[in-house]
Amino acid sequence: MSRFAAVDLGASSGRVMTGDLANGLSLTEIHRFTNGPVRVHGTLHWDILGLYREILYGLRAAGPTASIGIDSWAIDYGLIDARGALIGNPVHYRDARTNGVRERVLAEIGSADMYDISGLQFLPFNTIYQLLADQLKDAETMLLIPDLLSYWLTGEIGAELTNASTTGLLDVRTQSWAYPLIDRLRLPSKLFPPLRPPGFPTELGGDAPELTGTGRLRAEVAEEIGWVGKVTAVASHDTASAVVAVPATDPDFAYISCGTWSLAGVELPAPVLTAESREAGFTNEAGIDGTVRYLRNVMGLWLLQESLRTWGNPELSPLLAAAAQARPFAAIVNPDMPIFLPPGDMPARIAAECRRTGQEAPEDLPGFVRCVLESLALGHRMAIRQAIALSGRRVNVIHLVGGGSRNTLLCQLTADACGLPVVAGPTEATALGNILVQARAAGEIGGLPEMRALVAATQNLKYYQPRGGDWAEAEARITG
Ligand code: LFR
Repeated sequence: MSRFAAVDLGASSGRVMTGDLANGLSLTEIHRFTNGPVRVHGTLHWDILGLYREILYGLRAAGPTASIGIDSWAIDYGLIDARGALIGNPVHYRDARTNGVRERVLAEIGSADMYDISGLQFLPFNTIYQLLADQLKDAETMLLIPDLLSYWLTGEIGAELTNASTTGLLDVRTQSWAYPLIDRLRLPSKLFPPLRPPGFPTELGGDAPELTGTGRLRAEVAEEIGWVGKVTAVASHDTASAVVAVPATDPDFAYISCGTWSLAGVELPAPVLTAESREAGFTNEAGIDGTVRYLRNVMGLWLLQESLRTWGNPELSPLLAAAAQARPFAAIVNPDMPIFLPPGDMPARIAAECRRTGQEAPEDLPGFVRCVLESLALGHRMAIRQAIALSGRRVNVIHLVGGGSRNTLLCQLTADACGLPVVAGPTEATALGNILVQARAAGEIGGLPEMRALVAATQNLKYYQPRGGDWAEAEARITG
C-alpha cells in the first residue's frame, strides 16, 4: 500500500497530511499553517506565495510519497501571462470588487439561461463575476488555486473538473467549458485550460496528462523538497473531497460539510435545474464519478470565527460551554444575510440584525455564541429541508463532516433543528477524500461506496439524536 500526501487549504488554515490504506485508513498531520486575507491598498488578497512556501516545507517534512493531491476552497484563481508568470496576487472572494457585477450579468444573460447552462447558484463572488471585474489584458490562462499550485509544482496546466464546476462557466450537462456563454460575456476563451477529471486510474487515461491528471514534480521542486514525485488530480474543490469521505453506510443521506462555510445538500445522479431550485439558491456542483453535489452555501462557522477575531480570539471551549447553558432561542438571525459576508465587526452586525428584526441583541459573549450556533443550525435546517423537497431525495440521516463536527453544541442543535439524526465526523474529511481519490487512482481502492465504507469503519464518529424544540417558530422569525 502506498503513502500519499494531501495538501488541503481552507480559508482559515492549510495543512499537509500524509495517509495510507495499510491498516484501514490512517492520516498523519505533517504541517499546519494559518491562511487568511491580506488587505493591500483596499483589495483583499490571498498570500499565495506564503501558502506555496508552507506547502513546500510540508512536503519536505513529509518525505517521499507515491503522489501528492491538492485541494482548496473553490472559485478563486490566479492569472498567468504569456511567459507563464503569475499576474498579481489572487484576490479573495470576500473582496468588494464584484459588488454589482452579478446583477449586471444576470440582467444581460437572464438568470434562467444562466442557471440552465451552469446549474450554479448565483454567489456574488463566483469566478464568472470576478473575471469580469478583473484586468485581463495580459492574461493567457486562468488557473484555479489548486491548479495554480499544481502548475508551480509540475509545470502542467489544466482545470480540475470539480473545482471548474464552481466557476459559473462550465456547462452542467456536458461538463465542458460553456464557450457560448464565455463568448457572450466577451471573456477570452484562451483563458480556460483543458479540463481534467479527478482521480482516474492511469490505465484508463493512458499517458495523456490531461486525462490522468498526473504530473511529475519539476526538477527545481524535487530539489527543494528533497524527493522526486508526482501530483495526481484529486477532487480539488475541498467540498468535493469532503463529500467523497462522507462515512455513509445508508444511501439515503444528506451531508453538511461544515467549516468556514456550511455546504448542505445531497448527492444526486443528475442536476436539478428547475426554477424553484434556482430561486432557492441551490447549486449543482460536480462530484467525482459523474455525481452531482446538490447543495446550498450556508454562511458557516465564519460567523463564529469572525466574532472571535473581533473579540481578540478568546479561548473557545469555555465560551461554548457557557453558550450551551445560555437561554435557547433568545435571538436568531438569518445567517445568510449578505451583510455577514465581508470581514469586519461581526458581533456589531449580528446585534444590528437582531434589532432590525425586533429582537434584543445578545448581552454577553455566550449569548452571541448561542445566537450564532442556533442561527447556523437553523440555516442547516432550511437548506436540508429544501434540498430534500427540491430533489425528491429521501434522507434518513445527516452526515456533518469537517471542522464543525468537533463543535458538539452545533451538532446537537443541527440534529434538533433538522429533526434528523446527525453523524458527526470525520473532522478531516477533506484530507481523507483527497487521499482516497489518490488511492483510487493508484488502483488501491474502488469507487465511492467502497471509500465511504472504509471511512465509516475506521474513523471516529459521534451520533446525535434530535431532541425537538420550536424551530418552526425560530424559522418564522427570520423568514416572515
Ligand atoms: C468551502 C468552499 C465552498 C465555496 C467557498 C468559496 O471551503 O470551497 O464550497 O463556495 O469555499 O470558495
